Amino acid sequence: MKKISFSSLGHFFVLLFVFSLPAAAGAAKATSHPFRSKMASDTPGKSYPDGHGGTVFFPLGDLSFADEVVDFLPGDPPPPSYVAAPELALGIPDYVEDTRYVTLGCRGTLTVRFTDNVLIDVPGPDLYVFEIGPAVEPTELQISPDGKRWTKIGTISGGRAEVDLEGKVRPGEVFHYVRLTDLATGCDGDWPGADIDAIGAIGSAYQFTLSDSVLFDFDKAVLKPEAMAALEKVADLFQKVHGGRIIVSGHTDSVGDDRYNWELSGKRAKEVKRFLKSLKPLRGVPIEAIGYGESRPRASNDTAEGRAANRRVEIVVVPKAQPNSN
Ligand SMILES: [Ca+2]
Ligand SMILES: [Ca+2]
Ligand SMILES: [Ca+2]
Repeated sequence: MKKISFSSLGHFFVLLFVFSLPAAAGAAKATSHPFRSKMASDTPGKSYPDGHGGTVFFPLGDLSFADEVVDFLPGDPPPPSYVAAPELALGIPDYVEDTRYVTLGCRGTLTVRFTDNVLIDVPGPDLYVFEIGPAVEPTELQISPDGKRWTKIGTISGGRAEVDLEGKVRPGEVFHYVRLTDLATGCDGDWPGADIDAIGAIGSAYQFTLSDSVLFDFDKAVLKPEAMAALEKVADLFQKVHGGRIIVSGHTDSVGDDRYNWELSGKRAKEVKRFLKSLKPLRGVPIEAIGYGESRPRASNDTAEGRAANRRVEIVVVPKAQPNSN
């Protein structure tokens, strides 16, 4: 499963949202989330078997998991061919009898991207890696907002497959990429390196991606009528999921001048923000608008299709801090 789209919202965009976990001292265990029963009725939150006899709860359910492979550098010795496809680490955990996972190989590196959700810091653990085998093989985790600047957030090993971003990232920061690097402690045997079934963001937000072809005319920063309809749906969803704040970012392809693209993407993000602010459900909601120009491509700029995918506005809904109901 590479992508889950909200059919009611149209095929060209995907929505992203976050539920915050409560800031209770006892909230460090994702498996005993105090909001779990409350949220289960009106959110997609689900528990998944962790492969070691327990379960892990993801407030966003199936959307929480990594969506695309960016890069895979198998280690040496390499993985056996039947578990060498990095796509086996995407989507929900689906390990069955020696299939549906990727073995990294000794010192292998796998980089994945989230497209319908993003990774954020919530109280307690934020990222969980589903590893096959009796023990978690030592694996270094890094995250990145843009696929360029990487932050090491820790190592999973032994019985611990989760990482907390707290103290390692700026408050409110949003991450799209995760990189796993095998630390070469299990290089012998049939499956050298870590064996990864799935990578999930417990701290997760829905991401809405709107194509520029829907929003704007060429080179313009004035919203088209169909754009307004799409943005009204964002506002409805924001309300439904009890959002707290919104981040709007504008992106272009690499055609044309860097600076010009930067400015155009900024103007477009601001225009989306202006319209969102005018909507009743979003009155008083903090909305941030950022232009990234061509600096954060989603696809290759070498093809027309890739350039079209890069011309977009992304909308992230950050959760309202939930009161501790305990
Ligand atoms: Ca996802
Ligand atoms: Ca956290
Ligand atoms: Ca899998």
